[in-house]
Amino acid sequence: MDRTAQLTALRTAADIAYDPPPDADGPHVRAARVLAENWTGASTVPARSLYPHQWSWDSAFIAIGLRHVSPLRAQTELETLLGAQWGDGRIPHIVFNPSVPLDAYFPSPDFWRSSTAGRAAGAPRTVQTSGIVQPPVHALAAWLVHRADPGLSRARGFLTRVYPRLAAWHRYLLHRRDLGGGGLASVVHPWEQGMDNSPAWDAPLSRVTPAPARTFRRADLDHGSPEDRPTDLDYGRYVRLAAGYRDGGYADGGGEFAVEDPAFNALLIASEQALARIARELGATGTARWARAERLTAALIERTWDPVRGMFLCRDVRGGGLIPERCVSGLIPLLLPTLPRDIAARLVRTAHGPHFGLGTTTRLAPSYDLLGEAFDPHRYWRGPAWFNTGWLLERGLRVHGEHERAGALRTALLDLAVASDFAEYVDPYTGAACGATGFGWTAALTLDLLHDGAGGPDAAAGVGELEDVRELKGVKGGDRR
Ligand code: 9WN
Repeated sequence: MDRTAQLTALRTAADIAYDPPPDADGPHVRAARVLAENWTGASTVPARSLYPHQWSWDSAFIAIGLRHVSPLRAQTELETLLGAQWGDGRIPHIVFNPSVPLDAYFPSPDFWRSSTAGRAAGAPRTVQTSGIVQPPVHALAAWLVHRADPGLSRARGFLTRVYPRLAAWHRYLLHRRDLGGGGLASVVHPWEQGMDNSPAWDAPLSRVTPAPARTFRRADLDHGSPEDRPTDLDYGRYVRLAAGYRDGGYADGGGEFAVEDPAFNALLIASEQALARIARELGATGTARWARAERLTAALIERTWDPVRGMFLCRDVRGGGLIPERCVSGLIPLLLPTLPRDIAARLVRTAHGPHFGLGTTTRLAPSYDLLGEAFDPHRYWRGPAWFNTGWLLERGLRVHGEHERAGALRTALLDLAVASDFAEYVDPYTGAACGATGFGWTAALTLDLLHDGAGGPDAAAGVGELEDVRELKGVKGGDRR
């Protein structure tokens, strides 16, 4: 048996030993059990009934938690997703499981028709995928997964194999998706940003003629309560936009909807910083990537920072201008350790102020402004609190030295994740579970927080570490802004 096979065998054995006993009831074991139940053999579904395929940013968050249970499974999760990458570099938002019936999820592979409609864009022939993307959390996840077990990662050549794919992914976003011409990536569908029915999309979506309801059948309502899900009108518009993109061969640049979102771009920056670290691990300097991340950060501030509201906003590239809605995506850039101090301090104040109520009226930040007209505590991304955004904010507070606030948020995330049976999202006031339970990223990020202990000095390692920044900047006396 060669070295790789030995290591792999070893890890497989460790996985089995790690499998939670059926009667164990601690949060760690319960979270690991959710990930075991959602594991399909090569990847993890977000939720067995509502989302029975592999989703892009879910897999990245899931890998971040899974690395504590099984670094091998975490690597495999990302490798499976990257195996469905298109020739133009895009990572599809869904990789379909061919053994799941077509009517289990809408839109299904026969809607997207990736291998035919996406041929010119280099869609894979053997695996069916959607044709849109999701936030680029992947390089960050790959770096964190590597750090969980560098020996296994090196033995399997994990970073060597994923690096070119991640680089192509970022190239796609930076070159094909700079639709506003200001250096940031645009999303061309609300599903791409991942916060599907956020009130930020109401204005740009109002220009889209909805597809008639009789032309499609929503499978989500077989499993989820209609009050917790997007409306039929939203779906009509989602379908129209996706069908138009597909019918244009998934070529970029011509669509009706194009928005620069602060969370999507902040995650791209964090992932570009992770790619710099990966490049350095592989023997390069990483300085060009670090410099690109700095340019992106400057563009993010220039194009989406609103000093009056004290947070980042979405920019409507087709309608021209900032969208005046306070959404949690506008707080996510706090994740960046390189954010100027005054902006980070404002974001912390905004998160803890009346619009998000963190630590006062809410324990987890709502997805949308508590005082906004469109606020609804149960409807998906129009108010409920989600665990991935909570995790990103917790990291952000920690990297900016707000340890007490980060600690309170960490405790709230853990309490509510466990009490809600790892819900997809919760009412931000009551913590009542909404959507699916046994949700993949809720369980995975719970594991990640549990593994940080009480948030010691290494708690945000890999996300916010600054010790190597001077080298990555390629300067001798580099300093933090
Ligand atoms: C559409 C899988 C995904 C998440 C998204 C979330 C939801 C899908 C849906 O579920 O979107 O992609 O059917 O509503 O909004 O963030 O990735 O968990």
